[in-house]
Amino acid sequence: MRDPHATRRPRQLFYVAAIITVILIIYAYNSFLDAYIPLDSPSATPTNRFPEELFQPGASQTNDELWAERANAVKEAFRFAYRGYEEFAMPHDELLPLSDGQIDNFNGWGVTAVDSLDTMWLMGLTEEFDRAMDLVEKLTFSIPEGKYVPYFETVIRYLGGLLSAYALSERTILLERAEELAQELDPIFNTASGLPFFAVNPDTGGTYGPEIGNLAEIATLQLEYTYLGKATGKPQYSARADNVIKALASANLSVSGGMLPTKWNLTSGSPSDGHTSAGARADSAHEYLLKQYLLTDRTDKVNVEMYLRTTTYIMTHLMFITNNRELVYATDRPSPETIFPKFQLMPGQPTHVLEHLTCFLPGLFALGAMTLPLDNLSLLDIDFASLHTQGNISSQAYQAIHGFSSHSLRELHLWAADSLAETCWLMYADQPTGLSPDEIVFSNAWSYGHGRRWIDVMNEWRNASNGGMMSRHEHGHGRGGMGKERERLPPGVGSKRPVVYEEEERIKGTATGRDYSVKKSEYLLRPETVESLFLMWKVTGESKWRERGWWIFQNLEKESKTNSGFASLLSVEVSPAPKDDSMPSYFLAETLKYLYLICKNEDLVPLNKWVFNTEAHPLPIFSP
Ligand code: DMJ
Repeated sequence: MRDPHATRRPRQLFYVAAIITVILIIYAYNSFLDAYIPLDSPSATPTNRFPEELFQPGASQTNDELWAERANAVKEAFRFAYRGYEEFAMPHDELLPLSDGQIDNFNGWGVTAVDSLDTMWLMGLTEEFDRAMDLVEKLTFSIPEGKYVPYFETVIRYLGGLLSAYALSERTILLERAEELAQELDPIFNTASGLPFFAVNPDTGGTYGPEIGNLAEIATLQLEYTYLGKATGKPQYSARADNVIKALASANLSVSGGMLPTKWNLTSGSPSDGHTSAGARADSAHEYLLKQYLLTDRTDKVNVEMYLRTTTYIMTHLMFITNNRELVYATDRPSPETIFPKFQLMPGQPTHVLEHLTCFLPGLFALGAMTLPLDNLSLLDIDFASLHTQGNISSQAYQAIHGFSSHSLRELHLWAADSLAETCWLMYADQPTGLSPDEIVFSNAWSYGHGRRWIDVMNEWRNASNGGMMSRHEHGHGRGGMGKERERLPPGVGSKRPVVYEEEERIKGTATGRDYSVKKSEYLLRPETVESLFLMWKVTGESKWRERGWWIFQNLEKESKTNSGFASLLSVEVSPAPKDDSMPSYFLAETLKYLYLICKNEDLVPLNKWVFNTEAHPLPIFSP
């Protein structure tokens, strides 16, 4: 007899298989939705720790009273860390915040006290300031035989710290000490080129260091020496700074497209290769090009021309944008002659590494856009085209910029600032700790041809929008979630949502969507991003930059605080973060100062009156 169920069975099996397939599809779709994090969507945030104020550029919802409380909280954090230094480390250089010990890593002269003087003055911490002045009075600038003083660090932390505290407090002992220090350091210039050596022994006058010097270490002296010359009325100090920049600016820069390269021969005074970078070993030398021009009441044309060449090179050769999140970043580029077989890098190809150190750059772009007549350079007697023909800017770079310069060079600089600052902030917001890794590398960076040049993407956008470019300041909000208008903003500009990986996925290596991986996961209490947040807030007036500063401060309190101070972190990828026994003096001099100025309602250091040195020490702009 025929089984009556025989024909139904395959059909039942079919239905069962179909139902299972549908369930699997729904499950897979849900998993896909979980894993896929659409841009500009609040669901990109797996936790609810990102208040909307972080993304809104408009007027702050936070009232002045609350900001005053926040400023006070930053001041208390400073007071707490400095008390730890006084109790366990003074008069040594730095506090070891885990072991309650001390270290002499910058000459043993008490670098934390000297570096902190002006922050204490600005915060009104007069008792702490006076106690630090006792240390200043006893300074002899002597070091043990056989030891050397690192020139760059001594200039930015000690000389800059003394001069800034003098400018604010007008206590003459500070200027006297600053001049003594400059005299002790002076043998550093005993090179054939006049470019400074790496280190000097102030007691013997002996110098130390390789024949090849780094740009940052040989050219970060202009602000300090020029102000010292002005304050003492002795032009020999300003001449030290002038000689260095003139030597650098008159060198043949054709290999590096008109930008100052990273390595210099101290005998010949010429570049020793064409490696270019906005980060380590170069950063503050570029920063001082604009700031020296501002400090000297806009009289130093050599510097401002070099600043325009440098920013043009950075925008055309060192800035890239990712496809997915439109993250804009600035990287470095090895010399055209150098090959790194280990990393399979082609000569001259960018590394696609973004350093935390480079996060000063958005702030610098913003400051330049605020202070320079970028759309009317003839006011400075500068012809942009002649910078190209006479200044080694490559034709490729000039052509790429030219389209924009005819529209608005200032707008281009502001967009560079905005999109770079966004990436630097996301380096914090993407981590479970809310603090940034020291270096990230953009996906597949080691393979040639990965990145898209930012300027190419910008030019495509400009052509596609048919000249209908719109200033973000005309409509007053960013790219994120703004319907039609967002399409008119350039790629990379405007608020983006953080992408925080789940711990399990991160460990398995299955997490995706950020466009980069972490290269160095430590956070060294560095200031560069909060410095840029401060400048972005001051220049654009957009409250999100200010809110982001406060958000970062809260994460510092949560992750870095110890019994005696604040500690660097060994990794920002796990919370609570493992700590390192280190509290660099720049944390007090810069990181907490910029956070305080971000929160403070009063404009304590107006940017039309003061210029910050690279260690955040404000120096007064010369009056005409
Ligand atoms: C600081 O000492 C200065 O900002 C310097 O210019 C770069 N490095 C540190 C902080 O990261």
